[in-house]
Amino acid sequence: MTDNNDRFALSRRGLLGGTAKAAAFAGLGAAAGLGVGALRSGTATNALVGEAKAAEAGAKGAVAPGDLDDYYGFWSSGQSGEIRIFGVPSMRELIRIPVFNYCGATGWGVTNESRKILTEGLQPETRKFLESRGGIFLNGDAHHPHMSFTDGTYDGRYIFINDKANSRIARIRCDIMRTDRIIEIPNACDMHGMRPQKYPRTGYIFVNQEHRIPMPNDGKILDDATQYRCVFTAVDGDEMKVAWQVLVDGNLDNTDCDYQGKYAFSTCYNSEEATDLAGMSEREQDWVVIFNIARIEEAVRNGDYQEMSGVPVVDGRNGSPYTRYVPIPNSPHGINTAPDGNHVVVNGKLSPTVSVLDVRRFDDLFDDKIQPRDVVVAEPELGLGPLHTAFDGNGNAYTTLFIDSQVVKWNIEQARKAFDGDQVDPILQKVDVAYQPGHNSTVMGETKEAESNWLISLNKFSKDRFLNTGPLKPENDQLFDISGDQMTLVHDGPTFAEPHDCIIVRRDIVNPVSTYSRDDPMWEEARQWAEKDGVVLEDGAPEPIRDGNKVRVYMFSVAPTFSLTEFTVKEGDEVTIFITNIDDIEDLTHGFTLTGYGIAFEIGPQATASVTFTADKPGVHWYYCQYFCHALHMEMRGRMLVEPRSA
Ligand code: K7E
Ligand code: CUA
Repeated sequence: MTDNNDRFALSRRGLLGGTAKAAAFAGLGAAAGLGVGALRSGTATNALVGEAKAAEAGAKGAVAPGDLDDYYGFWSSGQSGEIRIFGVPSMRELIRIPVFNYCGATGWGVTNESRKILTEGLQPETRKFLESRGGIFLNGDAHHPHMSFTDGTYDGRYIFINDKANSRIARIRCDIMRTDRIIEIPNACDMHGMRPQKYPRTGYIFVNQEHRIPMPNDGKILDDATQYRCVFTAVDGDEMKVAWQVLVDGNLDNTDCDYQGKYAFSTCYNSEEATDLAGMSEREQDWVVIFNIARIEEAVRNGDYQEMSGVPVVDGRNGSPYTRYVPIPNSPHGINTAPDGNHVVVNGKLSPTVSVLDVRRFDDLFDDKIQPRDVVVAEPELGLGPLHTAFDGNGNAYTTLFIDSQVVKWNIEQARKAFDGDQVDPILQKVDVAYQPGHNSTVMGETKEAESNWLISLNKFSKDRFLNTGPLKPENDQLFDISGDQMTLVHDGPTFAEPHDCIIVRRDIVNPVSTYSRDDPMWEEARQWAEKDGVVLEDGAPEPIRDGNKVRVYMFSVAPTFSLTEFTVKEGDEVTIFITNIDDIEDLTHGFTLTGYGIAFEIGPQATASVTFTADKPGVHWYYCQYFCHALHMEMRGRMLVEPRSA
């Protein structure tokens, strides 16, 4: 604690010296809870301005009861570990998709089907670590949800998302809105920035390790930070397997890629490779690292790599033919490719600038015809704490300013002209947000089909915007109408810990089913067990099937009954219950809650779900359906009778 205080004391002295970097620091310190007073007084007037604008805007953005939204929003939930689906522009939260978290409503983490997905992609040592801890992680830190692409736009197949807390990547099927694969990235830790390849298709998922660690991280190297490593990873999104990794300098933060399928690029701070705050922000410049995909693939083909944990690791440290390091001021954070396919905006975080790179110069850079800084074609100064940038379809960019609590609208072409010496101001408007924005997002704004109607600013603090909920307040997602010349606030939406990022997708692209298909691969193991036992899942079995001390119970559900209203097992039996919901009516989900055993899960229409547990509590245990499904829903129940072990 003294250490931290000293560091902030240092940066506060720096603030008095008046450098932009020190000012940025002081702001970040305030956000972390040090010096909240200053933060409050700085934003009080902003709130008033925002409210006036909201009133002006009237009902724009309202969606009447029963009316459907134009867009799906896929929100990450940060440390809640799930994905949330919102309707845009109504900002109504529609549903949640469990991903890295345990979910009591759906039984994610309880059913055999979900536990298989939660465990099969883990590294062997992690699986071992979890053996005595219930077998699965219960948390995740999900930052960056992105849909799969074909030809530069969303294709409605999958959503991918990272887990910074336990170094994983997940894939969500958009047909059923359920996670189908999760993998842990080897040789790395703390996966943060993540993007799918835009062209020709996804393809690769690019993902950044954030914190540097020894490689392998087995305890042989501990405090010698010079031996810590950081890698960039390309995952094959079809197979959900790591394709290759690239060793880099510094530590990577966010990532994006081009619309040509040639380059991926990551912001990279801590070029100092330090382990503490003062050290990490010492230099005035850090980097964007550009990855040459074709050259890296060639290196892998030619064997120019080291194999670690079964993965080819290519050396892409500064000076290698596979990467280029473009100096960028200072500790850059977000990196966003514009829908024009040519410009990449790098957000300065501790620098008040964003740097605009032109991807059309990257070929020359890799051929050593130009210097790294020659790919920078604009560097407008926007304000304090630029974190992320979104785009409309008219060549404008919208950058969040964390410290200034603003979103700034600016024009990319005009920024280029200003950089070339013209007397033009690229800034079109600044609007106050409440408060301290991180990511922002426009409709289809990370595709070549960006629209110019809505902008969402995901704000880290809500403070006084809602009824006081105690010490932990919600975040505040603000919706702006950007269809006119001026951004206009139309809605505040509280959210729970903590959306970092979201995407907004045209609804015609997302077409989920309402009932499962009986041949869904999700319950393949249940299918195999049934076949072995000579049972048809949809028909259930009249009696439990005993196999030593293993007992398999097959039942179906049809409103308002389970096919078995009673079954008997012995204390100590390992019991597996398979339930098939044979109702095929839209929205007719049943549940299975086994009282006193900590077991509850959903069974969607036409789905099979199963659970395995040890019947170590003798006695009568009711099971009941917990999804209200019928007038006789309360009667939808049965008894598990557990005979005590004979003394
Ligand atoms: Cu800026 Cu994890 Cu994309 Cu949070 S990250 S804000
Ligand atoms: Cu089935 Cu309630």
